Amino acid sequence: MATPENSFMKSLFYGQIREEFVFPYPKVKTDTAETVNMIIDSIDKFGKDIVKASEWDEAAAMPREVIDQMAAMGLTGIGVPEEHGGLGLPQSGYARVMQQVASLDGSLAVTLGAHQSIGYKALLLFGSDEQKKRFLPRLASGELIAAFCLTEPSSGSDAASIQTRAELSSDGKHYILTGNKLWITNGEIAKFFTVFAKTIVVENGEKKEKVTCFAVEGPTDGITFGAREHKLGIRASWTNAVHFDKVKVPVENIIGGVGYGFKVAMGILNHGRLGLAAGCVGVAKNAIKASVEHANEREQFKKKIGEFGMIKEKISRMVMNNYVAESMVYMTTHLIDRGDMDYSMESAAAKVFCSEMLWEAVDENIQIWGGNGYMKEYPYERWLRDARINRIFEGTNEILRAFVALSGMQGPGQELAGLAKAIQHPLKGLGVVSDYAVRKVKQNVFGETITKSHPRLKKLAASLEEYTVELSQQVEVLLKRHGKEIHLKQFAQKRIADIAIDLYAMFCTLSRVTQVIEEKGQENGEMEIAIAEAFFIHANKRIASNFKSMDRNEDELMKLIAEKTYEKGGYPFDVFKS
Ligand code: MYA
Repeated sequence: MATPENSFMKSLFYGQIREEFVFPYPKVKTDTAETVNMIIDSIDKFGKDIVKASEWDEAAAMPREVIDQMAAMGLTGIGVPEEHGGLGLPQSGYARVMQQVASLDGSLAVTLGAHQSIGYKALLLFGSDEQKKRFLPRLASGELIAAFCLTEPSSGSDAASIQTRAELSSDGKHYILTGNKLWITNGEIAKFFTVFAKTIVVENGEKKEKVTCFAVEGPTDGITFGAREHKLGIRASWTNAVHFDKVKVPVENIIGGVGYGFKVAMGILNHGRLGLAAGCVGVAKNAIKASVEHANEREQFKKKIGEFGMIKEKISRMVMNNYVAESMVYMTTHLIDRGDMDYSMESAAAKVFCSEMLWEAVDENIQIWGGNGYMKEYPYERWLRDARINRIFEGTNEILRAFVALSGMQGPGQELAGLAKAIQHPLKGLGVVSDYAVRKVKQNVFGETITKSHPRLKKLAASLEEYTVELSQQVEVLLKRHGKEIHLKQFAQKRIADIAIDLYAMFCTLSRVTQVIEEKGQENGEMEIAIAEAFFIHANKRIASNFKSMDRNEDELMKLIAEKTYEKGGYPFDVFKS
């Protein structure tokens, strides 16, 4: 059964709709909105006066003082509590600020995001009072710039496989840290490193290697940096390898406890992924504005190109998907702000949806601008290059899809395994069997109902009710068919993840548009209602197709093609060679 601790998305995998989790759509507190709007105004002014995105991109560098200027505006301590010298904004306010910074420049957003979305987030989430007092004021003021050191040459998606090691010194006062971290944003400018390393822990008398998180203050003996990396996009941000060679780290600098580093890393990334998702919304808004400007100005065949259906279709799709993306971001940040314990799937879903939404938006913007869009004279090709990384960093969209599917199926999988055992021991298992059977029958006959959406959106709610039940049924089929092997079935994982991400996106949109109708009335919410209806049509088609392809698909053929291609070392055909 979905337990009270289960998150909204986890419950969907049981066929349960916990509508109290996502209704009503969160409202920003007036005082937070006022503060955030003031900050946004100052960011826009900073953008006009200081930011030279195209120049920085060309030079693959921004002046170091830009960070000091952002620090002077308080932007290096957005989420740090006021008592430690920060602005003390909640996660939703933080996301809105990151959205605005990203709209100025990708490199700037990544520099600031790496500093606080992930760089010193471990302190905020898991740091002791002493650690917070020692580091946060200097991090919030920008005196210390932070970097997040997880990735290594042989450890990217498989975060648990890191090779960096930390050994306790003989006097028990320090750890000696050695290892190489790769592609570290802010590397060479950072003075505070959140470093993940393997340490020995003893569990039940047995020695094991487990990940531990360390706060490392630099500069200090043993820390060196690789040359600055040249990149496709976000070129003005600092990216370096960071090498740790027998660096002495006091035991007081362990964050979250010895052996708990993996949980710390994941907890940080659950926040970081939302900062990234919010940034995507900010850039997509720019792309929409630029596209609209061109659609209204450019004439071809004696008409503004915006009058043509194919341009309208592009612009409406960009607006629709950005609205949905924004709805997901601010729903999920609200889950954090109200103190939910688990939002890992929701955050991963928002990261995947928003980064793909942005990629499509910057690509379509170039298409609308035609030849001009491709020219360096305009910022649009840079937006495209800058946007590309979002589908890769903070967890590739592939690994996050696998995470969404497997995390969602974990609970039902355990329940089914328990049920199978109970059936083998019928006397012990009677209660379990009947509970399970009753729930299934109820679910199949009655489904789950949504009571909190606006009656005008009844049809939309009905499709969600239907697909939620179907998701849980499909999950059960897959688990019975594959058991633990489901971990290896990535074609199926992708379909399940895409369905779950679409469902979450739809719930967030349904909730937001319900609120719009309740507050503004149907006439004034005409555009939002159209967005919701259009998005549901798009998403329903995708979901239906994903369900259908679960059993009838070309997976075996695709595997064969891939395997043959590996064998041949690439594309093996040439019409001019027999
Ligand atoms: S930083 C580098 C980013 N790297 C990654 O994101 C690594 C991706 N890999 C993973 O996330 C993990 O290794 C995976 C786990 C998921 C693959 N929350 O057996 P497991 C629990 C809570 O599945 P593995 C960068 O790019 C799980 O339930 N818990 O583990 C920065 C289980 O718990 P239990 C989680 O198979 C760039 C346990 O962990 C989570 O090894 C700079 C083990 O799980 C989770 N999420 O693989 C960015 N995941 O044992 C700056 C797992 O209790 C950006 N668990 O069952 C700034 C923004 C700029 C905006 C710009 C806009 C234009």
